[in-house]
Amino acid sequence: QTIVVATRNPGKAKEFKAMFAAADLTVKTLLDFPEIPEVKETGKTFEENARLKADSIALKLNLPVLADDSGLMVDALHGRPGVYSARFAGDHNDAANNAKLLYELSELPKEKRTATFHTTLVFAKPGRPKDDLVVDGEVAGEILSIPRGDNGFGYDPLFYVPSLKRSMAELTEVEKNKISHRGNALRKLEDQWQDWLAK
Ligand code: ITT
Repeated sequence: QTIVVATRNPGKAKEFKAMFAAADLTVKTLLDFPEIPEVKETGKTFEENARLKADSIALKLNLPVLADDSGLMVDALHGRPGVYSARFAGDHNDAANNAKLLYELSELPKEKRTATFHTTLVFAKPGRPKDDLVVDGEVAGEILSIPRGDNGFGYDPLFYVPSLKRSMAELTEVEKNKISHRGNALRKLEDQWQDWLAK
């Protein structure tokens, strides 16, 4: 059985492949289907955007598709950048996004730098949007003033995990998956997706 993870983000693609490694599945991503055009993320919520990606690409590829819409919600910024996390500084550019985040939080003391990573996952079958499986996951942390670590992707070097006393980018992939928003969401799918796929 083949499933497609509807992402072109290499960081996400790597994490999903690792998380499904034990399953008897072929896991492809949109990096394997360069002909599929970018889906415009016009939704106002993570769920709307994840549904847009999953439903439309499942129909195009005629395969089950898992989409992830995720982002960073910073309390001092009233939840921004949120669903706009990828385009916070304009075009999707992690370095520019991180620079903008540091700039917007400059001078803000540590205790006011709390933030949450969120992901919504939607698993869709071709032409059956009413059967979509939807789960979400979060992890709480603090935005650092200086980036730390080289692992992960996106905002990971600025996201400090107090319980582990390290930034997300200082965790190994296995350590990150154990506590991350994406790992937490996928664990909610764990005992459902096989029955759902077979139906
Ligand atoms: P796809 O739509 O192709 O999946 P994308 O990167 O555009 O890729 P999103 O629209 O969901 O995905 O945007 C997510 C944003 O949040 C993007 O800027 C990511 O870098 C960031 N992000 C999501 N998960 C993250 C994680 O685990 N660690 C660090 N940053 C993350």
